[in-house]
Amino acid sequence: MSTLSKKRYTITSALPYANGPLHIGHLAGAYLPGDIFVRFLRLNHKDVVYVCGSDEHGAAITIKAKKEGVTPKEIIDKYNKQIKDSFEDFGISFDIYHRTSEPIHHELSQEFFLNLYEKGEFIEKFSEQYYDQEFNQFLADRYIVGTCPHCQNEGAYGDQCEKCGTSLSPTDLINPKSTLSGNTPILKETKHWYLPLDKYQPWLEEWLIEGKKGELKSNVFGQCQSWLKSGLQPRSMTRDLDWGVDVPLTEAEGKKLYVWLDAPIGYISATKQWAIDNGKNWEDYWKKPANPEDESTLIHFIGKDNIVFHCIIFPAILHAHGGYILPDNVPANEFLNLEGDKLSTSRNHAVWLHEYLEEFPDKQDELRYVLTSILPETSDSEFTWKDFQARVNNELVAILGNFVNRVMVLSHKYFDGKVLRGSTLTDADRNVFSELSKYPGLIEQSIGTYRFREALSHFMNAARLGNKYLADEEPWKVIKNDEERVKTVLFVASQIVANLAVLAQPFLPKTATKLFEMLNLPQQSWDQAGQVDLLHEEHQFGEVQLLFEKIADEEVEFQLSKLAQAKINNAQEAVSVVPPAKTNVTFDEFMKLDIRVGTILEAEKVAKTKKLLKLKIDTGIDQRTVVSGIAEFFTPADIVGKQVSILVNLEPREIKGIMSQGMILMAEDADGRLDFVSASSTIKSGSTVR
Ligand code: B3M
Ligand code: ZN
Repeated sequence: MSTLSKKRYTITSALPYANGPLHIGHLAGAYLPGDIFVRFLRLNHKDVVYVCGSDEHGAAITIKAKKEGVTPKEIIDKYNKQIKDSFEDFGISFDIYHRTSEPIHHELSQEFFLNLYEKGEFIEKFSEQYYDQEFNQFLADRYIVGTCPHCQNEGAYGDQCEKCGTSLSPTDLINPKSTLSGNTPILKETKHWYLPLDKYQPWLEEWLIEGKKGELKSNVFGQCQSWLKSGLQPRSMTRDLDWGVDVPLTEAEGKKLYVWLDAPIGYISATKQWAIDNGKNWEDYWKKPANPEDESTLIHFIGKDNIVFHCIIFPAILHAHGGYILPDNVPANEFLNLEGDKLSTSRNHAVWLHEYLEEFPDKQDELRYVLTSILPETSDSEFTWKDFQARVNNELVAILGNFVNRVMVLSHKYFDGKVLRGSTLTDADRNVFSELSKYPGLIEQSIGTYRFREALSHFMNAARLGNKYLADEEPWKVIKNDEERVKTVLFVASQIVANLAVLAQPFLPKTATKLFEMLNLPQQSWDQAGQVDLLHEEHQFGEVQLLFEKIADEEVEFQLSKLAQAKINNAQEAVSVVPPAKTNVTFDEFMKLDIRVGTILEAEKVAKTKKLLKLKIDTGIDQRTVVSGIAEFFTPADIVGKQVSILVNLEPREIKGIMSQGMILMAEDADGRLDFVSASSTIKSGSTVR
């Protein structure tokens, strides 16, 4: 049965952490696709609830509060409002935007925990957990950073490496550090309640891998498969934290629920609140009904970093609880990049939605259009300001806007804005109608398979059809000798405009509203799409409105200069965080170091490592082997023949099975960039030499 043929739907978009503003990557990941899908369902008279809200727990919040020197409550209040406003401004049409700090959510999360607890689903385990002795507290996963054992990324978190996407436990990290004090944490015993994911593995394999093959997008299916293949492990559902939902057990005082236990339950508590506010029954949207035909179809729109939580952990929780429906699909998107680089909140390399709205007021649909055109549906994609300008100017303005404008202006000019039939339809007219009637089906097909880029391109092709028809028929020329024919041409063209209004609704809500106003038509549902008599003879149009304006070169340059400025600010900040000077050494101590000039004779990569080069160096004393962690910055060809400073009396050490005899001295800046210290290097002052 097609995804779109059900009668009831529960649609969710990931709950953003209320710890910062939203950027275009958020919109393109989980919200635009969800909104287009939901708008389409509503146009088709489906019983839908679309829920979202702020995720207000977890270390994401407390870390931010610490950084800004305010309470977590101040953080969530501030960003919940900002995020909610951005969604509203961009027309993301949630039925409710809730908050996980609401009591109704705490209660439901605790109910879930107790339900599983009382059934004996949890494994209680004492474990050793990282503890920061300076701050006297256990460290949540996000408070620990270290090197990812899979990809060697040095900034991996205790729960996940954001570079390679691997989910981790804090003890997997190489060289762990507390983000609170910067110290190496110690291991200390604590008790936690674990969900035995391994126990659900056979069920998950059947439900997910066998049951959803061919239905899940391949990027999603692939991730699930590899998770299951590497074998699921019990995962702790509680944390030693002072912010979150209390674990509802007396023996667990001071402990909180794991944020990824409570956050997805946020979808349910949001639905509960919406049902209370709107006289509905929340269970219709979440519980398995007596009659399977009444079952709601649950779809989670998310970004790729949340796949495991929505495809494996949350379904396992729902399954263990029992009585709940399970996700029908999880159409996760990959990531959006910006101007050749990853979007980054900390580096301020982003297009912030609230700033966009200040700089481009009333251009919400333009951004919706461009982002939908480049959604990272199957692989990462890229936003650039030049491309934004080109798509707005060459597509929205030149095709859609131009067509609509010509039809409306000519109708007003020649016939006082009245629809007139004129003479009989020609073959060309009938052809255009028959072409036009194909688009609703094409768009439906694409939306039903979560291919929103393709759906949008069908919509634009319908506009192209109109544009071409008008260019072929040239009513502005024909008017000189055949007014009746011009009536017919504008009649046909107006029906196309009316269809564009119907078809635009899932993608470009503001534009659709403007079109209906211009046409003086009430909003139409999807059943009307493809019909060629939406406008009747003698129908009177409303006033002409401008749909889109060109984006000027200066606007693009301004945006690019903002991004460049952010880069400069980052570089300056990096300089200001140079490490403080170490304690003094005596002259005698310094003289113990034997530093010579060496020449690199040979260099080769050390197999299976990312960073290491094996060097053969002529020290003047001898020729010796040194293993050096510079491979990310230099290829062997870059450095053979170069002269370096080498500490020759460093105790030899074995690195990856190779005896390294000494150390070449390199400068390292605050970002971890390495360079030779030489007359020509561009390394910043304050970088450390070692
Ligand atoms: N807040 C993570 C994120 O924003 C998390 C999503 C929760 S969805 C239940 O990526
Ligand atoms: Zn990694």
